[in-house]
Amino acid sequence: MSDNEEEPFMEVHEIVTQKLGHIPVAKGDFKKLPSKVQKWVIHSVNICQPRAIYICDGSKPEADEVTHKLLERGTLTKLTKYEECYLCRTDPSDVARVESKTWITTPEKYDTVPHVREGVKGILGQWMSPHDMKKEIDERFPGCMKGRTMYVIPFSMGPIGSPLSKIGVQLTDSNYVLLCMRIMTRVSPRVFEFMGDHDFVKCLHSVGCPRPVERKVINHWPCNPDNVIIAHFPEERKVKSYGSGYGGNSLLGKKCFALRIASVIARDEGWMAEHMLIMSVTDPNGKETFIAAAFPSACGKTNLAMIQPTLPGYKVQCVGDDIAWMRFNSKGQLRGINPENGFFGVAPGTNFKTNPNAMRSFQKNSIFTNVAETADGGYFWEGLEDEIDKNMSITTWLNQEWRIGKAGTAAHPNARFTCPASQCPIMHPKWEDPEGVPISALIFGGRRPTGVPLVLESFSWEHGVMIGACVKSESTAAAEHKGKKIMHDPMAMRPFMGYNFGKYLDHWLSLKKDGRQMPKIFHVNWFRVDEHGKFLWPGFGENIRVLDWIIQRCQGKDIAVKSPIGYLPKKGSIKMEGLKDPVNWDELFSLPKHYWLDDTHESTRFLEDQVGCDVPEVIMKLLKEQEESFKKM
Ligand code: OXD
Ligand code: MN
Repeated sequence: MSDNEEEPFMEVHEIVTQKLGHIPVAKGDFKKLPSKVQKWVIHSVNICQPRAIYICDGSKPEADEVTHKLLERGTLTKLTKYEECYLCRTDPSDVARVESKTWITTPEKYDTVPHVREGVKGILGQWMSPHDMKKEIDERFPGCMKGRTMYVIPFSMGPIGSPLSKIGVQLTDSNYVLLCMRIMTRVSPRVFEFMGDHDFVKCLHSVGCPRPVERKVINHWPCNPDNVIIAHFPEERKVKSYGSGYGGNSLLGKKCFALRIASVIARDEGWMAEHMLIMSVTDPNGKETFIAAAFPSACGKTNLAMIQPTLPGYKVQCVGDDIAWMRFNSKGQLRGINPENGFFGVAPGTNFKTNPNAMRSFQKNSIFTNVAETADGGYFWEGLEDEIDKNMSITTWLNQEWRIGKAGTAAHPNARFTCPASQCPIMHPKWEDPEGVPISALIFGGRRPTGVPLVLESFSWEHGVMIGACVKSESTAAAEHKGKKIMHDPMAMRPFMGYNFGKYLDHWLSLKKDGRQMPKIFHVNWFRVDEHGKFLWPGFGENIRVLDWIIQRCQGKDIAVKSPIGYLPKKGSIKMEGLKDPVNWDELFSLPKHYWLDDTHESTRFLEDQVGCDVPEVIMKLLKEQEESFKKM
């Protein structure tokens, strides 16, 4: 079928004549939707003017029907080497989250962004006024679904019915998005049973390509890259996304809802929505500790969430790899859930050495986007060279013939696997516990080639918040071709903040209350290098040694010494036996005075520039104290 042809209806079960005018309901019973959902669907139908609506139930037959359609159309290709796995190649101009086109709209600007220093461009969120945003929305959404089906997707973030979960409904004209939402969230009409008087988050998504199409559709992937907008309305608990079908731009349960909108809900309701994995470590004595950890993108968060520990007798189990919702219960214990239902992981770099548990998670029922395909019906990406036949003929994500060793890359660097979390062999039996799991430690981390030790523990909750506010990480400034540079990513939330970052720090500080067992806060850095650029720490499965030190600290062991930046491990208190290469402890934990004086200055300046008068006083005070203690060294 050409991309200009109107889609034939699926079997039409019912025509709702009264409220939806002439719009047929291709599947589902409109009357069974709660009335507030009905109202919003009608409103959106009137604006977007789809050809039909399709009310999703999240079932397997539904997924099969949609998959079949996408295979026929050519959007998906079956990867015959596995069970029910599919490859999707997008339009090459729609391949990643578009931060520059991501906005938050609130009547008051400083509810969304902090007061930046005059002349400084703020990097902690982008605000647009309701007036300007209305214009942007009105230019895009009217008629945007013409000739397409609007899928109505009811979903839960978190186990259905858990007091920690929240409900959303996504309306989308992309059936690829429906298939991915089914993996990444819990799609089911059962969510309505738990909605009651509660709000639901309204997620409207369109690829922005009404039929007849005005822009040539490439790879059967309709999109509208020139007009992308991802708009958040936190006060109305609403997201409107237009023009992109990719990842965080279109799977609105993830970054848009579970981080940006949820961080605002969390502030209002007294809990936390964070860019954190959740995992548990059980030591050889059988004692289990749950940890949540925040890392900027490209630091190996998914790898850590699923590590295979190298130390004998330790067991790691995964609760989530990207987002944590955490709330203190009535006993003062912090309980966390993973609001997601699947993993949307970066494929390049993932292999049986770096992350065997992820590899085992996507051998069936998974969707691979912008990876390459091997002649024998398998996936391929950079990092899998040692796991396939070297002479295998490969078709790249751009549909070109390729072989290992040839110039260029096979997969897009942001190629992704989307797979059900339940397929991960080390998923924790309690990963869907409605009460969540008890969190004892929070970890921040970044990719820090110099100066920053392998691990440290904060002096206090407030000091931990300061450490989180100063998170930085090395990333590639690919667009500017300047190579690698260290960028600030406070709390690993820079692209995902839903409100004024200074107020967010206030919120963190306000969580400490009498009677609450505050988790300990740590900072880790697996990426320190020596003068020759060689990593000082082996990383991957060996990181269990650092987690072991952390859990021992949570158990109150006296194995730390005070330093100007926090408690460091006492020499020899991290287990090193069995490491392939000896580790240079002194170098790994050294705190070069000049490096730290510069770094403390730079962080202070960053907060003054970017958060200005919104930075809580205690954070600046702690930075000042850090500077003073280095000066005394
Ligand atoms: C992600 C990200 O995709 O953090 O999870 O960018
Ligand atoms: Mn992430």
